[in-house]
Amino acid sequence: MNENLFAAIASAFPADRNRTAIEIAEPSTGTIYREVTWADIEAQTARLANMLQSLKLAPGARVAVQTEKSVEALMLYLAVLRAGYVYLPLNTAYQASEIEYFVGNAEPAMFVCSTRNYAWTKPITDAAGVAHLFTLDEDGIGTVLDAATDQPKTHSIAHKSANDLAAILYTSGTTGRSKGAMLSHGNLLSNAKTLVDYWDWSERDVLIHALPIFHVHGLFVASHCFLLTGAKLIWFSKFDQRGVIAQLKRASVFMGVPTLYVRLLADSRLTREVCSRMRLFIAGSAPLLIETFNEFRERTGHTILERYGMSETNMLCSNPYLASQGERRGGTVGFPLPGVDVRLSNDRAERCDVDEIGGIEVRGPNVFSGYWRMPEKTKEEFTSDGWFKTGDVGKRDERGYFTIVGRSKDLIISGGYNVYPAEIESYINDMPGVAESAVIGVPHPDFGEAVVAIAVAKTGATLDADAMIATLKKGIANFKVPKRVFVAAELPRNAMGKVQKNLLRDTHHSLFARE
Ligand code: MLC
Ligand code: AMP
Repeated sequence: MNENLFAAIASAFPADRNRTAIEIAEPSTGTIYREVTWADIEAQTARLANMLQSLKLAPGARVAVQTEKSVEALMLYLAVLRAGYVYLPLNTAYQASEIEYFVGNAEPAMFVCSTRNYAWTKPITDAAGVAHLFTLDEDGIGTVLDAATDQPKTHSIAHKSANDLAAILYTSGTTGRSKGAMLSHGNLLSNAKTLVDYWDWSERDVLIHALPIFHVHGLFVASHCFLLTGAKLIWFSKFDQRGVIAQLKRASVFMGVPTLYVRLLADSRLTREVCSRMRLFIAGSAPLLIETFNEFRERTGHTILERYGMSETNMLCSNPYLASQGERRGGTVGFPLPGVDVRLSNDRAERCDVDEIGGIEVRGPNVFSGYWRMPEKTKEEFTSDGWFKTGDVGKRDERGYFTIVGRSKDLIISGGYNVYPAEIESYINDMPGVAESAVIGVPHPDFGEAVVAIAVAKTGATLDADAMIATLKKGIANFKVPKRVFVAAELPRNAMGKVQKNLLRDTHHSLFARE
């Protein structure tokens, strides 16, 4: 049996291939300007898969992609699965030094970039010996599609077993550089099938897709649920609450990080009436504030379903869809998904009691096999009995609902993107005149958490906070750049000499408080 994820997707294509699969909407107005049928998906993924195979890439070759969101980019992802290679999506905000690391670490055989980035990407891929560099832009035009134009529109799906690698997702490391989480066809398919069942997907669903497609949420959770049910997508190349609200009337499901819900609520056009055909609003990737949960219910009559996931594990927990399974409880991430084992362990590696706080650990067919070429890191992140340590800290109540209460990993989640303080501190510490720095996350009304840095000057040096921000913007992804930099005489330390970030967080807690 072919366990290629694309084989499962292809077998779920509706019988009527001329049906519309994707409606592409203009982000700010929601006006639909193009439609894509299931026949188009079949033909375009076949052409691209044939093109990829014509390049005679080695088995297991990585295809790295850093392009703006477009339906063609989604087709490229599907084609890589179809042809049996490994997909490696990269955040569009990454700049040269970040891309250089990913290319050096993953050694892709092929790289697809936007025309805008070609000039700086080419020297990087040349130096790393990447055999093929193509382009693809947000308008769906690029050399990667040109190369596929004359290819046949039929293709027999590459044979894969469930354990074969399908994708590598880079996640930032607590110390050092990013690690590539290796996800197999089986990891992705098992989780997608579970979500389709648990959230009761059907071909009648219409999903508003307004998330980026280089992370688990937009690429896997949203796209797979639609693809495995023959439902319909209303596709936004970027999130804009005005366009989304204009299309809510026609949709049944929406998925977003909490920032998207905050922005929807800030628009008075979000009403009960525009949500009347919706059946499900799903939130995840970062904590959803109880205020947002309550305000959304009051305004729209809908109770947001919060779920919890991560790159290494896909989705772990979800609040119930059906009332018969329980209520959706704000501030919780619900129950472990069917087939996924989740447990809590305390400092003594013992199982936690009800309401006792502990580290969240997971086991199941959804869990990745390890970090790309980092066996030691992989070993560190698993318990001796084979559970993956998420780095999140939580508790379970007597009814079985899980709540995430914090993180043991020093991680900031800003607008659904992860930022590791150690990485930003290392960039700041390398700046002229900087003796040391501390990077923290503080509450932010839009992004949930915002990145803030505190820097100490070397003796005799003076630091200009604005100039430091400007320099960082030139070098690293924009969402990682501190929104504010403070220059301090020293960092608070405890008796052990460790920086007391909790004190810094207290000091700057109200920095972005809503007026
Ligand atoms: C943009 N900016 C951010 C930011 N996004 N700053 C902090 N955090 C963010 N997330 C800043 C830019 O640096 C820029 O600043 C300014 O905002 C405008 O940039 P933009 O790109 O035009 O912003 P916008 O389109 O408004 O983007 C905001 C957003 C986006 C919330 C729509 O960040 C987003 O799509 N987030 C979703 C991320 C996501 O999908 N996560 C899922 C991970 S999967 P300046 O100063 O340069 O002007 C995962 C597992 C799981 O976690 O469980 O799902
Ligand atoms: P990533 O590594 O980008 O996949 O991010 C995964 C992390 O996002 C998890 O380890 C959690 O810390 C966080 N996360 C995901 N969903 C939720 C949620 N519903 N509530 C709180 N944190 C979440």
